[in-house]
Amino acid sequence: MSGPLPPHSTTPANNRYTQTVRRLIPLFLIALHLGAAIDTLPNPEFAQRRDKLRTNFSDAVLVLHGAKESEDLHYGFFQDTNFLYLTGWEEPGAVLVLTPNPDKDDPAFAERSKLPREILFLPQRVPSQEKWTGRKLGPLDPGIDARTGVAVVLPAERFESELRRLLESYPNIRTTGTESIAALKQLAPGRNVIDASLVIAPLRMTKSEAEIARIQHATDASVQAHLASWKAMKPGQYEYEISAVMEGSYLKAGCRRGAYAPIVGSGPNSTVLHYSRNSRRMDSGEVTVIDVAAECDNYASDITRTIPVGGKFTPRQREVYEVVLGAQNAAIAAIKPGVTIQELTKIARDYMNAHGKDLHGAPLGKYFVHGLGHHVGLDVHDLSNTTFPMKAGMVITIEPGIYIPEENLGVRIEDMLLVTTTGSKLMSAALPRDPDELERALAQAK
Ligand SMILES: [Mn+2]
Repeated sequence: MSGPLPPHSTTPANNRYTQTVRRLIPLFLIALHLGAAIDTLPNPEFAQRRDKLRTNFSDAVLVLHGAKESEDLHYGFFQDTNFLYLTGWEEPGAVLVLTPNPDKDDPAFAERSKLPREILFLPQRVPSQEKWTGRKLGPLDPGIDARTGVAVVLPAERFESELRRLLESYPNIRTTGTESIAALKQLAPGRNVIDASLVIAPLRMTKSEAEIARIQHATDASVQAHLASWKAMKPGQYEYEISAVMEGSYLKAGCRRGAYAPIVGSGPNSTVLHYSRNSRRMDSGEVTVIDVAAECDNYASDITRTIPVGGKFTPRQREVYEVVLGAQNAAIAAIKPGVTIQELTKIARDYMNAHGKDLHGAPLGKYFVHGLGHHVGLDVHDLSNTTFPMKAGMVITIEPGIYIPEENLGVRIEDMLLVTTTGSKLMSAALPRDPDELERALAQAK
């Protein structure tokens, strides 16, 4: 939560009492919202992101629609992650408009430099609706500029007229999402509507210190959840019991939700990549793939372990496990600035092809049927351009897997890696990967 900025108001009111009350209003608004257990970043970090983004495009007005509040009860409200990245704003129905920093050599400089660089449009409050979904912040609430940290805050109904005014000075529109693209094409026929994620992705891929701390927190909570599941794991249990223990663990730790639907797949289900029914009874002699992680303070983690239900791997399970672990270690050792995920994938697959065989004597690389890793941040599969080479501050997973349906045997090991200037840091190091260590930890957990 950010500290209050001085109110923008300049109306003459020189008595001390009025000034004090004015200063306290933003504090009061903040207090109203402290009920949420989310640790948000300070407003200046969002302002810096918008500043950086403004240097990534020149001839367009950028429009981002925040998520709307849904009528159904299946999900809570979750902000669109590009919107969250650029504003930190967690209320429904908002629209953000950015214009590029005017260039002095631009013939339209004089005209463009007079326009606002950023506007946040907020829906007016609807008291009858607030009875159902709670108090909102409206565009006319006192202290709203300081609360949002955006230079200009206007009521949502002014969006169309303001956009028309800005489009007199810029030819194109940038936005994200098929719905927004369609709506803006209708609103501004004849204008080019360009995908804004191309200019947002390069920003989101490199994490700030504050973001790395939040991803580490989500990772720590997820490691604790995995350790809790090891304690609960025993033959005869159902997959959903393991998933329940893990969800309970990270929710109790203050995390708001899972970063994705929990995957607990035993026996034949261990070979199903995104298995999420979690309804099977687990037996001794099988392995279970546990791909579960938390989202805490809006940031995700992503961790997978494959463990023997009865506490000990069979020789064949261990053989395949060691090939996957070797492939993971080879890829991790190769992480450094400049390398691409494609190059790391080849290293992992080459390792699999050089170690171990299937029941017919064929190499194992063909059983690795998904990508080796992805960026993680506000989303578990974070917005990225995967052809970009690694840079210090990026956070990725390395998750090789071998899935052999014929043997009812799937093994995936997935860890969180922070790219550093010299290599990488294993953010999920606290959760054992080595098969001996893992069996020991399982035995101790009982
Ligand atoms: Mn993953």
